[in-house]
Order: sequence, then C-alpha cells, then structure tokens
Amino acid sequence: MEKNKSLFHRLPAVIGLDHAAEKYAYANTEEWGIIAKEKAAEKWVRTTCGYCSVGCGMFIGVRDGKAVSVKGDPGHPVNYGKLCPKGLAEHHFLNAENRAKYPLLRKKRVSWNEALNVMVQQFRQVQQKYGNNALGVLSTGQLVTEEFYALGKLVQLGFNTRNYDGNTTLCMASAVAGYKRSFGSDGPPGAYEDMALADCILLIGANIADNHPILTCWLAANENPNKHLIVADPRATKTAQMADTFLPLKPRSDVALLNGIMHLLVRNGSHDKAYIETHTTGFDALVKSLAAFTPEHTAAVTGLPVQAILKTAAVIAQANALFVGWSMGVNHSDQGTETVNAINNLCLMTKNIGRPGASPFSITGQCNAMGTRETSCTASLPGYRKFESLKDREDVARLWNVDITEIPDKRGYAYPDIIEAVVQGEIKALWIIATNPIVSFPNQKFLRDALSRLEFLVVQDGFHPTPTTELADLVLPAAIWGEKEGTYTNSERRVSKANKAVNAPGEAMADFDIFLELARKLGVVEKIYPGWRNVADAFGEWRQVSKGRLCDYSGISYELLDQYGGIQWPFPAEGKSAPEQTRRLYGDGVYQHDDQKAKFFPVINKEMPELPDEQYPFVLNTGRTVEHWHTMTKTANVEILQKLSPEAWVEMNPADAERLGLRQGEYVRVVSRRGTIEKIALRITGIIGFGQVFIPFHWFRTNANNLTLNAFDPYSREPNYKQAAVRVEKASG
Ligand SMILES: Nc1nc2c(c(=O)[nH]1)N[C@H]1C(S)=C(S)[C@@H](COP(=O)(O)OP(=O)(O)OC[C@H]3O[C@@H](n4cnc5c(=O)[nH]c(N)nc54)[C@H](O)[C@@H]3O)O[C@H]1N2
Ligand SMILES: Nc1nc2c(c(=O)[nH]1)N[C@H]1C(S)=C(S)[C@@H](COP(=O)(O)OP(=O)(O)OC[C@H]3O[C@@H](n4cnc5c(=O)[nH]c(N)nc54)[C@H](O)[C@@H]3O)O[C@H]1N2
Ligand code: SF4
Ligand SMILES: [Mo]
Repeated sequence: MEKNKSLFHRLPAVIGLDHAAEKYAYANTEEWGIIAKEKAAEKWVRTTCGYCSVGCGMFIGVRDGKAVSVKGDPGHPVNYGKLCPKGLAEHHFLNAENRAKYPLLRKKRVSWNEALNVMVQQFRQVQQKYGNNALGVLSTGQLVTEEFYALGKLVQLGFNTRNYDGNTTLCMASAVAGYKRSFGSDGPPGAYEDMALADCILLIGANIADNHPILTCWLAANENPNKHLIVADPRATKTAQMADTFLPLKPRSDVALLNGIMHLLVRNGSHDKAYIETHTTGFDALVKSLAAFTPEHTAAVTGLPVQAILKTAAVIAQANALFVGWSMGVNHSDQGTETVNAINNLCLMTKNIGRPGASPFSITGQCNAMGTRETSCTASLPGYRKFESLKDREDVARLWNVDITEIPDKRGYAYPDIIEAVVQGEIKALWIIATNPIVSFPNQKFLRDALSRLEFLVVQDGFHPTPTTELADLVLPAAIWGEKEGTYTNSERRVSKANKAVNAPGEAMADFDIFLELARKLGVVEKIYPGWRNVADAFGEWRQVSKGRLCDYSGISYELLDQYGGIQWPFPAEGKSAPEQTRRLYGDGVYQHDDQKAKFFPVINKEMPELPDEQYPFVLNTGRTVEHWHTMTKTANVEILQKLSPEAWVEMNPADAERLGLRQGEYVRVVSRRGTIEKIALRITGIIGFGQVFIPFHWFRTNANNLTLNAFDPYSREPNYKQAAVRVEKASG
C-alpha cells in the first residue's frame, strides 16, 4: 500500500483538473479570489465520494453549517488524494435550489406523519385488493449499505412483497449473473492494484477516462515498461487514446472477439491445462464452440483486421498477468451475461484469476451498487445467499428470527418485469427510491404509459422536481450524500465510510430514518429492527449476517474503517489484521459452486435486437461524459460542470454527415421506431465509426431513452442500451 501511495504521488495530474484548475476554469481572477474565499472551511469531515464506484476518499469542508469545499484524502488507499472533476465539485449540489425539502401529497405540502400514514394505507389497500405482490419497489445503487440492508428487511418482512429490484439491473446485473454462472457467486475477484501489476490490461466497453477517472491513476502506476493496454470499444474514447492497441470493433461483436482470442490461445496451447483440469468444468464443450472462430471469421464479425486479432491474442498469451476490466459496453446488451461468461472463460483458461495482476473485473457503476448486491433482497438474499437454496433460507430465517415461510423461495420480478407487470395490471402501486426512471429507463413512451396506470406512486428522492417526482402521488424528501452516515462498497470490494457533514435541508430525512418510521407504522419495528436506533445498529446486524459468507464483514468496524480509510472484504472477525486485507478472491482455486469448481460456458454471438435498415440506418450508442452524473439531478446545479458541458450532442462520423449534407453544430432530429429527439446539436467527429451515432443520456430534454428499446438480457434482465436503430435528419425550424 505504501508503494502504491508513492507511485500515485509521482504521477503528474493525470486527470488534469485539481483545485487550482477548477478555479482557472473561471477565467476572471477577481471571481477566482471570491471563490477561494468562499471555499475556506472551518472544519473538514472525512468521507467517501458519493458519485461513482471507484470510491475515492475525500473531505468535505464546512463553514457556518454549509458545505463549502471538498479535497481529496491523501491517506485513502483508493485515490491517495486525487479526485476527478465531479468529485472536486461535489459539495455544490448540497446547497442546490431544487433539493426536496418537504413531503408532498399530490403536490401539496404535508407532515411526515400524514405522508407515511397515507403511504402505508394506500399500499395496504392495494395489497388487500390485489394481493401482496401488487406492490412493487424500485431502489438504487446510491444508498448506504445499512439502508440497503434495512430496506431489504422492510420490503420482505414489512411490506411482504417479492417484487423488489433496483436500478442496478440497468447497470451491473449482467456482471452479477455472469459471475454467478461462472464462479457460483457474485463478487468481483480482483483489486485496483491489479491494474498496476498486470502485464496486459484489456478494457472492454469501459471508458474509464470519463467514467472512472481515478482508475487511470492505477494504470499510470504500472511500472512495467512492457505493459500493454488494449481497449475494445466501437468509439475512440478518451480511454482508447491511452491504449497501446485500440480495437474499434463493430457494435456488439465482443463475443466474437473474445472467442477469436480463445481460439488462438487453444490452437497455440497457451491455455493452462493443469488449472483447467483441477479447478474447472466444461472445457471440452468450450473448445468445440471456439472452432468456428478462426481469425478470418472473427475479423469478418468484428470488422477488425486479422492482424489485430493475431496480435491481441499474442500479447495476451505472453502476459504473465492479464487484467480484463469491463463495464457498460458489455453489460448493456441483451447478451450481456453471456459476454461476461466469455470474459470469465478467457481468464479461467489462462489462470488469470486470483493472482496479482490477474482478474476478470467488472468495473461497477454507482457509489454503492456493490452494497445492494451484498445485503438486499433483490436478486439474492443477504450475504449472496440464494433464494432457491433451502439451507440459505433457513440461515436467513434463523438470523432474522422469523419463520422460514416468510423468506421467499424465488426472487420476484426484475426491474423491467415490474414495469411490464404494471402494464399488465398485476402491480398497482410502486415505491421508487433514489432512481429517476423517467430519464434512465429504456423506451420512455412505454414507461410513461406504464406509470400512468398505477393507483399510487411514491417517489423518495433528494431532489424535487425531477422528471420522476413530477409524476408521483407522494414525494418523500430524502437526505443525501454529505447529510447522512453509513458505508459504501467500491468496485474492488472495499468498504469505506461516508459521513455526515451538514444537515439536510427543510424536513428531508435520511432514507434510513424513513425506513425505521415506516416499520413503526407497519407495526413491525421490533420484529425487523430490534433495538435499532441508527445505522451502526444495522451495520452490527449485517456483520453477523455476513459472517462466514464470501462477503464476510464480521471483522469490519466503523473504528477500523476510520483508521484505514477502507477495508476489502472478506474480512472475517478471526484472522487478519487490517493492513493484510484480502486483495483478491479465488486465489486457492476454490469456487462457490457446489463442486467448488468454476464453469466454462460456450457462448455464440447473437445478433443485436434491432439491426439498422434503410429507414433507420444508424446504430445508436448511448453513454456518459465525465462532467455529468446520470440524470443530472446532482450535476445540473454545479456551475463548473455546467460550464464544462452545457449541452447534449449527437456524434456522427464526417463521412456520414457529408452524405446527409449536415453541418458541424447544427441541430438535428433523431428518430427511432419508439420515439424522437426533436433537436440536438450535431458533433461531427472521427471518434465515432461509420454508420454509428452516440448520444450521452444525461439530458432529459434530449432524452436518449426516447429512442432506446425494450430488449433485455434473458439471465440478468439488463436493458440493451447500447444499440438501437435510428435515423438522423435536419431539425425543423
Ligand atoms: N462521469 C460519469 N461517471 C460515471 C457515471 C456517470 O453518469 N457519469 N455513471 C457511473 C455508472 S452507474 C456506470 S454504470 C459507469 C459506466 O461506465 P462506462 O461503462 O465506462 O460508461 P458508458 O459510457 O455507458 O459505456 C462505456 C463504453 O461502452 C462502449 N460501447 C458501446 N457499445 C459497445 C459494444 O458493443 N462493445 C464494446 N466493447 N463497447 C461498447 C461505449 O462506446 C462507451 O465508450 O460509470 C460510472 N461513472
Ligand atoms: N440510454 C441509456 N440509459 C441508461 C444508461 C445508459 O448508458 N444509456 N445507463 C444506465 C445505468 S448504468 C444506470 S446506473 C442508470 C442510472 O439511472 P438513475 O438511477 O435514474 O440515475 P440517477 O440520476 O443517479 O438517479 C438517482 C436518483 O436518486 C436521487 N438520490 C441521490 N442520492 C439519494 C439518496 O441518498 N436518497 C434518495 N432517496 N435519493 C437520492 C437523485 O436525486 C436521483 O433522482 O441509468 C441507466 N440508463
Ligand atoms: S473517480 Fe468516482 S469516486 Fe473518485 S472522485 Fe471521481 S466520481 Fe468520485
Ligand atoms: Mo450504472
């Protein structure tokens, strides 16, 4: 860890923006002076960044009870003091005008008591009329772990509905499903340090320079002069600019690329026969499935030169340690889970797992997407237990001191199936917590139609109005990052503490306190939250519940987190002291399947759900930019970020623009079979391939999800956000 720290400190400002730069962006020095004074803090509160899953350590500067500044935590084992542009401006949104301050019933202010009484009464009424599962709950990856744990209990044992899922299904679900199929359990096996230790780093559909900026520091900390970074992305992103080999593959051809690489590895005997024999099953079937993926066939499917495929396979074969990082370019596909399995296949056959520098590694998204995976009752029972396993259900029932019949034996509907069930009239009431589907869910027309059929919609958010709170019968104002306490787990399984620096505005309450209050109203508070007063009590129970599981927290305490900045699980009560944490999983080759072996899955590439044709000739790719966060409830109010990225755009290749007679910067219309963006600025650029366009999905006014489609992965139910067929034409007027 000390070594990592010194490497980080020798780095130039890789991210390019630091505190000074934030000020320089305001060209006027007078203004700079004012800002500097405004940023002077009286005290600094240590916390963890509430945006992305990198999980950087930071301090919030507070003066007169207001958050006035932030700075990186030089001692934090993730970022050693560095922050990205969003992190550097994170205090601003706490003071935004559009924070939700009071409970609103049909847009009128009501007391908390009335709001929660109405909510319980309406939900119970729907459940009495249509059955318990007529209530749906949609949560998020942005609460603290203690809140996820509490919410899971409240939904299962208080509201008694199985139909509970979260926006993590729009995000990480394919990684989760892929890990479960290959290894028998969820849980990213590697650590950030592996990027600094690998000989070859393969990033597939992960634009870390924009979306996980501090991870670029881990790449830069790699001292191996022969280190080779390969980036596979149809778009020449900022991350692609850093690559030694950039593979601009055709959209959705990742399975073919991976199979093509494995085909060559097997052909040349570069796989690890002893490891495969001892620790895996299914290799023969995999080898058969690879036969068709000759370099020529792979080149035809991916659009890459044969030479590039041969070279990529050679670099991977020579690497003693291979790190494969992926994110939404893989997950956001209706073949996402299988693509994850193909990545796992590659790592397993070359024994690139559980060793320094070697891992298949899903780079997660939201600050605490991991926390909900570990603790809640959405796709798994707490502690990665399985709904289907009698033993696991018995475990949970015993730990919760309830009858086993109270623990469901299969999961309820996943997010898109909850929406479908609303359309079918099966689900009549919905509780949405910390997600903003009216921007983020695919095919907005379909979603709006669904929500209009509900008898009662509750939206619990830190901001109001948002496109989703606008539709709610009841809005519950929530405290957000900086205003409440708890833990987050980052992409490398590192648990860090988020702390309270300031009070929430108006009457906004921490989600945790809202859950407690609801349990009281439901008459289950002593049953589900025995003796709980605060998040520390929930954390205490979660430590017990996770004991002995892969995600064992039993040795982690708030005190240790304070002392070390962050601790990777598993961290059992017996055994290790904090500095020797468990860096990586599966080092012993023992997997979580019943036979303790990992499984190979043959995967054949599937056509994307909608192919371009004459009417809709472009493949639409959607994603992010460094300055903005998702649906912009937070970043739209941060002046510096707004100035850096004021407006949405659509990227198009110069050859396509010329053919269509479109000019740089003009406004265009983008149309799909589902909807339209009436007016969006055209950015003509060679970073996007011929026949493709790219739109960032952050802006509601130019919502990319008017265009996207309902197509979901069969295993994970994750949406296919990254490909849809569209046409582009001159905007009218
Ligand atoms: N600034 C910022 N950072 C964020 C977020 C944010 O909103 N803003 N959100 C956070 C969250 S929740 C998430 S999930 C992560 C997402 O982080 P990323 O996954 O990096 O984000 P995206 O831009 O959605 O998509 C990544 C890349 O996938 C590529 N892609 C599209 N189709 C394909 C394909 O067929 N194959 C391959 N190989 N690549 C393809 C896109 O061109 C894009 O460059 O970011 C996190 N960090
Ligand atoms: N076309 C397209 N669509 C996409 C994607 C894409 O790449 N392309 N990416 C998908 C992905 S990966 C993701 S993760 C989703 C994200 O989609 P969303 O989850 O809808 O995005 P956010 O803006 O993060 O929404 C979080 C909401 O929670 C509120 N909030 C923040 N903190 C708190 C809190 O502590 N308590 C409460 N109660 N509320 C809080 C915020 O104000 C905001 O309204 O979008 C998905 N949609
Ligand atoms: S990289 Fe992610 S966690 Fe780190 S400062 Fe930026 S947004 Fe926050
Ligand atoms: Mo995400």
